[in-house]
Amino acid sequence: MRLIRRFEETCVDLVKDNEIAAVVHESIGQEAVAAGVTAALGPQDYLTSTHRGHGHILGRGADPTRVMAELMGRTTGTNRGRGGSMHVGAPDLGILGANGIVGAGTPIAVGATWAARTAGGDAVCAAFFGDGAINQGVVHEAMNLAVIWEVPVVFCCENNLYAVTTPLSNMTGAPITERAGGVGMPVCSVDGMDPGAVHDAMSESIATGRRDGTPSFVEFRTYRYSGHHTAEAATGVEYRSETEMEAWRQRDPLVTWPERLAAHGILDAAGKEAIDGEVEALITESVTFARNSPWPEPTEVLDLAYASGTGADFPSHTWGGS
Ligand SMILES: Cc1ncc(C[n+]2csc(CCOP(=O)(O)OP(=O)(O)O)c2C)c(N)n1
Repeated sequence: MRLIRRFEETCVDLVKDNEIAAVVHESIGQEAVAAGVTAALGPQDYLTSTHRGHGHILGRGADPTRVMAELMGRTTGTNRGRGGSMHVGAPDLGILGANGIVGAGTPIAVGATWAARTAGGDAVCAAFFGDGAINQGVVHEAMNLAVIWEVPVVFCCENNLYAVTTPLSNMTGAPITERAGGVGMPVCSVDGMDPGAVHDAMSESIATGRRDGTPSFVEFRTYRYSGHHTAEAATGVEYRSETEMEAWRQRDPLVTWPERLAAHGILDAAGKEAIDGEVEALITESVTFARNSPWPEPTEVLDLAYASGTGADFPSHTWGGS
């Protein structure tokens, strides 16, 4: 959680200084979901992410130096600087891509997990999306197919109460879990500010999915302290009250979780300081690595845009006759 928080705070500074040449969608406040979910996944499992995905990707174990280089557009980035903040992918880690299209990770999750299971594996996939995405048809199609094809995707809905500036209550008539339950899968709703609760719910969903092929839906009740993205303040739009924001800040997992660990004798002040120090060093290393990495050459702009079809493991195109 500490790494995700500091990574994103650093991104915000880099956007201000124009070293990241785009807006980024921070997940500051939502770290407990990313940490709890990804800690429950096994090495064989997959993950699909969203436009607010740095936490998911870092939690899954992507190298922060390479993710930072990606956000800064360098060739050493996870996607050689072509993807940026919203399109980080790392198939070797089971990360099937962050995605700028709301809800679009869910059919990818179903297809990839179906393929892996058909090939005899026992992979499960965590498919992240926000509360706004529950109104995307493709999410419901993906959930329905997962049920009837017995594909164990855990549909991970990060309910942070807003889609850009629209409150959930203005766009969704029934509780999110009821809508998901309508397709016939187990649903639950957990406190997304509590990494322990997130991890427990996720572990149970994963275990059931791995064993029985059952998909499930978990709503994580959470909050973003930041705006929708780094340019929100410039719009001057206000849609959340100070009282509401302050109430959620009081539940900051970066404060409450270390306190809880301390109360249980698991983490003392020195231990916390050591973790914070390690994170700071890693962040500094990441920014230095990215700054010192080369930019892609303009002549390479179309490289990687199309599959060549010449790889030994690439099936030949026999359909269509040529
Ligand atoms: C298909 C599609 N429609 C609209 C958008 C524009 N858009 C980007 S983020 C967003 C809100 C998403 O809200 P939610 O799913 O709750 O995720 P959150 O931003 O809260 O994490 C919208 C409407 C988009 N990227 N893709």
